[in-house]
Amino acid sequence: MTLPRPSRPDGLPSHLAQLERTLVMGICNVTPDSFSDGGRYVEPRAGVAHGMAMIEAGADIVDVGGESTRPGAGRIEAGEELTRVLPVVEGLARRGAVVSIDTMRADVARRAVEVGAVIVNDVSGGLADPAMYGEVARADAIYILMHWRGHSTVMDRLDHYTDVVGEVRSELAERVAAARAAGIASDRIVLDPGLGFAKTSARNWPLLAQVDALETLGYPVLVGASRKRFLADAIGDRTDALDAATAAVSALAAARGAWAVRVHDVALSATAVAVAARWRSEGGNLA
Ligand code: PMM
Repeated sequence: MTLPRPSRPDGLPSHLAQLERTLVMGICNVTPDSFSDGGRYVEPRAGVAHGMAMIEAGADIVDVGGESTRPGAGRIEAGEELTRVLPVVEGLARRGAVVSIDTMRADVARRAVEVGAVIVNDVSGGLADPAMYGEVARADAIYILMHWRGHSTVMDRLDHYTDVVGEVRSELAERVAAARAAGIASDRIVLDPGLGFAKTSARNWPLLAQVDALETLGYPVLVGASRKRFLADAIGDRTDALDAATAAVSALAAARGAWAVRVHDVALSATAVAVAARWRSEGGNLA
């Protein structure tokens, strides 16, 4: 028995829409201060080269972000964010890459879509900028709506849950209702549990282990675990093994039918996803 293909949003280019497997989204942070790759790709040319290298390595989508969301990070000006991301989005799109823009700002999302992004990845789920839903609806972009409770400067204080899976699920459902009411089509929405955002280390594991609880909301799910603190904690802080740990999560998420995984090391996760796809083709799941 072959398991059903992971559910997916509409509006993807046909070469991705046809795929049966979980997609791999490669992370392209054009920031001086991101969690694990800050400062490496700030120059537009370096950002584009990094994005294209990830496509070569098996990325289906490149996620370009200009504002760090590591715990404690402050905001940057919108103009600075635009200067960082637009040339990279444009350069990648011109070279045929499928580009996602990682931003909380409606204006940045709009300008990125104008130069070729097809996905808006909003870690705030629409909470940071009241204009975001309207902009995404107008652009008819795919919208990744992540669970979020507050900006990076305060998020560690917002980790209060009695039932983390139930609360994340219901807060996402509220955001989806607001996004739909603002005109975003249901077939454009992807949900994300927001691993590490207002969630101290141990909170993330039930969300990962019960990712199907989010899938019951009826939308595709993206998992973003790459190199995060909770993974380091689970493997005894061996930073040299963080990409292997990430790939293990990619395999598990793919076996569970996640739509996409967002990762730094694309080659490892592309391999993990390929193995999980073969597993699923024999009816293997992890229920
Ligand atoms: N995590 C980071 C940034 N953007 N976007 C989504 N959709 N999901 C995530 O988990 C997520 C994200 C954290 O920063 P990083 O770019 O250093 O991984």
